[in-house]
Amino acid sequence: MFTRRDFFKFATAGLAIGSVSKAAMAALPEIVSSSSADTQSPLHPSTGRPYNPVVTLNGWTLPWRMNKGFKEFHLVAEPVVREVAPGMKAHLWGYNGQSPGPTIEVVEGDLVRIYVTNRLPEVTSIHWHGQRLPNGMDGVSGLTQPAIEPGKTFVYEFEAKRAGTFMYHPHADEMTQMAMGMMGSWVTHPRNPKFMQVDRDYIFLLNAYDIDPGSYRPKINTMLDFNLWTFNSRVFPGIDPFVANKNDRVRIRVGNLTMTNHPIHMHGHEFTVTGTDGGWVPPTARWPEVTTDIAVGQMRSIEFVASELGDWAFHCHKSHHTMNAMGHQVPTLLGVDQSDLMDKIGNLIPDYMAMGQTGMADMSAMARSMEMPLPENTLPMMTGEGPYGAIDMGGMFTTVKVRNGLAKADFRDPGPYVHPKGTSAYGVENGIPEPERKEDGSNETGLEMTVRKPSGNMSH
Ligand SMILES: [Cu+2]
Repeated sequence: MFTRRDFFKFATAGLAIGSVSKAAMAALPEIVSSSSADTQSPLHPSTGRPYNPVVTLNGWTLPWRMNKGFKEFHLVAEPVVREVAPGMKAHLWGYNGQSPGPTIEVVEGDLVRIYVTNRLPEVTSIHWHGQRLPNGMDGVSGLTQPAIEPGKTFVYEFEAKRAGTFMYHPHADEMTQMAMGMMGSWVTHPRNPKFMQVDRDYIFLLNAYDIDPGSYRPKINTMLDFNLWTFNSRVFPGIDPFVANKNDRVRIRVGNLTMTNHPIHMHGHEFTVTGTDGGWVPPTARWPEVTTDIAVGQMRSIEFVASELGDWAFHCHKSHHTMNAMGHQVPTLLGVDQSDLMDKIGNLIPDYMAMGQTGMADMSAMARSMEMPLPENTLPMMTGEGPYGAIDMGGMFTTVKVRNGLAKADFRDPGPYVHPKGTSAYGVENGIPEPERKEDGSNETGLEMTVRKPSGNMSH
């Protein structure tokens, strides 16, 4: 067994060694990489203490090895290609083949050793956001350690002191490296696996990119006007659903590494925030909500009982964040008759297309019918096909799918929900019963009101 003193001896040695030679690399934990943007099955612990693993949305958990009491991981900072959604690939920087990097899962009290190899063209470091650790392990280049030069490997060692939801990201040329997708999730599970146990435990990061239509690489100097608002570097319809069996207790952990806040809204259920940056929220301090705002740099865990069957929207409530590749310098053309304009501009620019006359939904229809050609590697602004037609959403949007009879380990998309007869909204046709009205047109409430006779086709 390692004593606390041994641990700090090792910690100091680790930092002193700093970089690792090629020969020493051979002794490092093998580099595990992923080329998939699919949600991977949870990684059940085969060594170390037991815990209930999380499921990373469109991501995976990094395997480890046990080495004389330390749980050892190996992260590699490197250029990656991330499929943002089918039809678009982004050239990002990430870890172990993906952006975000793999989730790291440990148990409260674990001694953790993380090797970080830099395969980027510039220096980097990793900050373990939210953790209690020795100052020299905090990963702030220049302040607590020298930056990790390209080709070098650094070692971080600390005890995972507090259970909760954390993130990791570089603290060297941060603006560039985070705009390029360098980040990952970290969960420290409670020592007692029964503590706050849930049936399904999901995790993802809020992130954002600015990738011009027709290009592959993010613009790194963008401050606010990002055009791809992502959950774990994916946009709708590329984001997998959160799947739950009816009456499962579900936890969703979210961290925000964008440059703005995101009011995350869930349909059909109330949830409570059970965890924040600093740990678990005492039960007496929780309140029910349907939207919770997640500020920049914050982590939140929400929990709910998935009691209502269906496909429930789960999204950021800033409507510009549920759009893809959106330009914001477009005038509002609602109600503007553009037919005359079309003829005039058509003489000058044959391919000109008027848009926005009745709203923006026609954009998604055009994109789907391929009437509007898109540049290569560019997603439609609003997309996604549901059982009833266009969903007109992109960006930070997915669904919570609640079903009966799902196996505990079944996280697959169960397909669209089939509404029981008589439980969905419907168009008005003939045969609507006339309401009773008095001679003067008022109803039983006695309130004065203007009564308009229905005219035209009310089902439109
Ligand atoms: Cu948002």
